[in-house]
Amino acid sequence: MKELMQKLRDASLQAVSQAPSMEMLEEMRVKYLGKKGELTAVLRQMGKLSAEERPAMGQLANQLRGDIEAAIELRRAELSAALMEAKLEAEAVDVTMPAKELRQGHKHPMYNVLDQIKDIFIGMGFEIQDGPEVERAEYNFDKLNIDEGHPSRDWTDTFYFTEDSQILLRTQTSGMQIHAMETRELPIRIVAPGRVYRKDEVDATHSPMFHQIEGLVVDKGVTMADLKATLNLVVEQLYGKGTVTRFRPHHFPFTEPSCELDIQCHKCGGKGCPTCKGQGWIEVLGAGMVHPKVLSGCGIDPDVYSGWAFGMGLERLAMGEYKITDLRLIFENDERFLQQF
Ligand code: 2NL
Repeated sequence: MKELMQKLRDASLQAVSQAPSMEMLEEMRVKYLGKKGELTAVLRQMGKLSAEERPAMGQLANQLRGDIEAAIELRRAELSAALMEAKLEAEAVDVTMPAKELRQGHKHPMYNVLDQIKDIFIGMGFEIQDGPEVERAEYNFDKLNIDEGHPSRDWTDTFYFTEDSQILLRTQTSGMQIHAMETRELPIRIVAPGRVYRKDEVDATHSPMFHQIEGLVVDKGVTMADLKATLNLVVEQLYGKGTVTRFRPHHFPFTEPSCELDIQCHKCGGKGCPTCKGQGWIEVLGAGMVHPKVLSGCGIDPDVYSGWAFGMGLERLAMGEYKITDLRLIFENDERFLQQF
């Protein structure tokens, strides 16, 4: 039995120390130390021994088990170190390889124009007003003196969420200014830019979603002279010093009196050319003195306070500035178009 144990010692320690993989090492552990393993088989034969021989044999067997276990642990450590080494080698990064190209985007051309206008107004002490794109008809129409029955309130012109025509996608940015008059302290000097929505078919000059910026001033003693002087200053900063303007009478429900501002065509100097479609003038924005009904509807006494407001479309401005001839290009976001700016 002693020889049997010696043979098992030699064979097992040799095999374990040369196990080629973790899987093989585990197989060997089962083969030598498992319930049906070779050491167990030897121990089963202890019964045949005399009572004097048994303790010594038992001690030898225990020692052998300990030695095999230690050899397995040693080999396991060696194999795992080798595995880690191989993994590190496989995943090594060659820091001398050229980097992947990083493609950096830039601001959309229309937002260049928006930021330019915002800067001009901020420079004159205006604040930026934000507000919801989903609005109540009360704020989009009623409080702007646009009564029920007005064509712009029709289901064919406005996106409504509810059958009762009370909740809608704003058709103009004016609602934000109503909120401002109801909540801000006077005097007010704000510009309110944002998306607006109308049920228009898409073509070269129409889109169901577009952008506007509106401005509002409310204070004591504000007159049409303030409107004209301020907007003339804005136009000079947008189109250059010496740009000629004209204020043409117009009608809006929310202002009285109302006007539209044209600039003399900078291309032909007013003679008429393709840029101004032969008119000599280019329409830039609409404006007017805030209607007394609109002021009082917001809790502002029109006998004490007055105000002026304007509104302009941002797409048209960007199209003029960058000589873009089709509105759809602004929204399609084709990289070949955007990369030009
Ligand atoms: C245009 C003309 C305009 C306003 C917008 C306004 C807002 C309030 C009160 C009075 Cl809360 N007016 N906004 C005034 C005149 C013209 O827009 O052609 N927009 C594209």
